[in-house]
Amino acid sequence: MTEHESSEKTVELSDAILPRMKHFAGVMSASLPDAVDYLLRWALEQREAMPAIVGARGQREGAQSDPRLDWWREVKFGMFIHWGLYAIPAGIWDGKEIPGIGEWIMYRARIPVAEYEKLAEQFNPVKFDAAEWVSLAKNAGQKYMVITSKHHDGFCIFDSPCSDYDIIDRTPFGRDPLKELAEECAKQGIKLGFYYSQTQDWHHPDGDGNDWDYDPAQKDFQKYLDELVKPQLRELLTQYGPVALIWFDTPKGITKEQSQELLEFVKGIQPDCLVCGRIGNQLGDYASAGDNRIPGEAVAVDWETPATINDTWGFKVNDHNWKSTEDLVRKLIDIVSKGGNYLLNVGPTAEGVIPEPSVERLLGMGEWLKVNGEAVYGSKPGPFQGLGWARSTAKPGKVYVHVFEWPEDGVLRLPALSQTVNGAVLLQDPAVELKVEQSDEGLVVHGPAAAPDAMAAVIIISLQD
Ligand code: FHN
Repeated sequence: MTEHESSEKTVELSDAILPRMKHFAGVMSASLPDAVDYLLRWALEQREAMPAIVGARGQREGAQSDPRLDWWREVKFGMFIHWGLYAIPAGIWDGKEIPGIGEWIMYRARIPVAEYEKLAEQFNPVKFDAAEWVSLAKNAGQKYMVITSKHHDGFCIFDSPCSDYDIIDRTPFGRDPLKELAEECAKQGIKLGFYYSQTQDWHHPDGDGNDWDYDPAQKDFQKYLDELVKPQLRELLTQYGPVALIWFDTPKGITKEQSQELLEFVKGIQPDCLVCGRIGNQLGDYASAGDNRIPGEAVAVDWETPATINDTWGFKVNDHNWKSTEDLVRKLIDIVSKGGNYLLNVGPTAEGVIPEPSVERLLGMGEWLKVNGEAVYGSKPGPFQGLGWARSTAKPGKVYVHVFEWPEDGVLRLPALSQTVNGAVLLQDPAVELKVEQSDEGLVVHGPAAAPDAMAAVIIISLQD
């Protein structure tokens, strides 16, 4: 590894990339740091220029009117959990910090299967407590939970009879966390879904991605689908009661026929189980936005943004780049105001503990939702779109204005509404009527001079039938 200072951050170049970067810098007649800087900026621009929801991860035709999604349309906010062997190295391999997201350590450090597998012998999350995790989701106001049953590293944190690369056969822990979570979710009224990496599997000789142990030219992807993916999906869909959804990921080169096969396979076992847009080939029950991506405007399909609280998904001991609670609350509102769901991730440690900064922020969000949840759950995008200082959601007869920047005079100047307004109140203090002036020019609501909630104060505008 070699380190190069780009103008904003230190970038580590792996031995595999360094010669290519040097060549690129030569072609550009630039210094190596300048070339790295240029490429980083270019990559960021490309990402921003890409739509937040790409077609292949979009919603299947007909799913928009499917009542099986009704619960999902109501819930708005879920907990994502990335948990696996990668929590043990937690971003560090052979004493070196491995750049990138924690669950990719096997790939980024090109760790041979034989070596990575040994981590299982150390996986003993004695502090794992399903009741605690589910209660945290509940107190955060999250209504569904999605946990990695098998991530790209191929290791299953559930009892998989068709493979011995799982938590029961390989670890001293010997318990099935998915079983415990399924029981606890049923008890506490949280929907449970399973993440399953259907394309990438760096452990299986025929799975996608591992070109350091296996020759890509020799791989038989269909064999991997038939001999591992489908049997494991059957296990997930028969061992844990009703499964709310299967969260497929990184479809990459999966063909339309193969995505369709997986879709039918899932529905054939549990017809009500949803599949996310990352099944690929626009076959999802709902669309999946890019990681941490929020569309610029309301989107007229069912969609979800998966997102991190810091930068990594799987636990990384040195990732301290935590978003603030205010930022997270506003992201939730922004997403809901555009018709989406927010699936917010936690990466528990190898001991089974959800990092404290995540807990704090989730509980903070829960506090906000306890007061303002009415404006979020079951709502639709509101009529005021594109305002920088506020967002809006709506329910029959009501518009909710979520104010991010409270005006200094406490007077909220909104665009005109076509329906007659009956009145306005603050959601946190509904007994106090606010003065409203409605005209063709706009709607003016006189609120208190000071922001009632610095994160987001919600005004309810009641409309005449
Ligand atoms: O490669 C994965 C990544 O590890 C993580 O699971 C995220 C979550 O949305 N999905 C993929 C990248 O988009």
